[in-house]
Amino acid sequence: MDKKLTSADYMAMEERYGAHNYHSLPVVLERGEGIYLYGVDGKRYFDFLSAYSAVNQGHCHPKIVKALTEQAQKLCLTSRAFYNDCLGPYEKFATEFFGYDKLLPMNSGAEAVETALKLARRWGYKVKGIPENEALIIVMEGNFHGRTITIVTLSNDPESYSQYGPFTPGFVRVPYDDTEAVRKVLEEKGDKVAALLMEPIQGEAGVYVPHDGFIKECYDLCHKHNCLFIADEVQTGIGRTGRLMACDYEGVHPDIVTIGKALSGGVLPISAVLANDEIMLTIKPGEHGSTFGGYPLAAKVAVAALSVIRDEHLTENAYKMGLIFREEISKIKSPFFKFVRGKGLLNAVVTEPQNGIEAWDICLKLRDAGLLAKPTHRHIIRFAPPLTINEKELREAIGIIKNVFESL
Ligand code: IF1
Repeated sequence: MDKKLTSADYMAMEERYGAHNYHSLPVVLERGEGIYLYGVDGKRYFDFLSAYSAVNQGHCHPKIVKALTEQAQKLCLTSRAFYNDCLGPYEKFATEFFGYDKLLPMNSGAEAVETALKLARRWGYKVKGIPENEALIIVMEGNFHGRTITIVTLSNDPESYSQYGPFTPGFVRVPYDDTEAVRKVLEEKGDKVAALLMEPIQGEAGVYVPHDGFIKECYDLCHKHNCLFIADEVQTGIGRTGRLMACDYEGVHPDIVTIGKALSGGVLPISAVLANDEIMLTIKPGEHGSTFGGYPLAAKVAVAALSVIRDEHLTENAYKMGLIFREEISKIKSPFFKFVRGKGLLNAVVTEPQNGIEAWDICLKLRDAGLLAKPTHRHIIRFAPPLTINEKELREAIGIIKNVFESL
């Protein structure tokens, strides 16, 4: 009988045999159900990260798992060399769900963003008539769009880009939340600009919510200068911020939108790019692809995951629970607490480190109190539970957060 491995055993194995590309919070999980995660030691935790908003529907949602297990016993993968009976129905469902002509299926969020960049450049050359290899794409300081070399080119966070050069040309970075900076670049170089790419709320930057109207101002400036507005909704999309898409708060329908994470409910890596024909059809057969993109397993899981968001009214719940969360958390009386910000159930607390205690230490105490969250950029703690959380559960979790801050 093998002896039961302890948390320390599992962490030591990752240290010895795994790449050291993460600094994980020291907790070892073995089961997830709804809003809860369970440690190998049997302890139950509120999940307040939701795998960076991939688990909006709650862990191991029965309808999503059912779709996965049924399809997994029929047909997992054909590749796009052939047709199958899952992809078309998924594409029809998702394009109607989000309001676009077409969907290009990929796997990771980074792949969706790379695909969006390729679409924007293609449209720039073939439709706008930008001279080949001269297209520019405007991006925002503080962005996070993934980890490929082209995407880290866009970043101004040394942790993301340093010593990964040389970098990809053709990008202009402007301060986030600064409409005048966008206007200036477009007035000077608009004829070469194919697109502007932004997150409606910057997740990794610490749930940075721009001023009201910023998204619409950028969208309008893009269209004034005949360039595309691309929203990266990989983290903010699919109900997380209290609207189906964060751009919905300003009535903006992006020309290209990327989605991922909760598109599968945290069951598989599934991402997609949505756009209308004028843009999407600039890529011809054989000019882009992916072995697994849109595979039958993903197609069935994605339809189930989106249906759960709709049928369980998770977007509306995120909006209501978010109001309660920010109202209650803002009452915290602690020198370590500066303020809370966010929309829907994408929130973050900006902390004031002191006496050598930082956000990391607070997250360790939250863990001990039965709630899992993780700092971003050292002093900011993101709080993002599954959108299925009800008021009673939320208030219990808020109690834990308040007690930890007020006992520091
Ligand atoms: C990590 C956070 C980071 C994203 C947006 C694309 C992607 C992401 C807006 C790429 C991915 C993940 C990646 C993960 C941590 C997490 C994250 F913001 F969500 F917290 F890093 F910034 N667009 N975000 O947020 O999607 O390729 O990962 O499927 O890399 O550490 P992916």
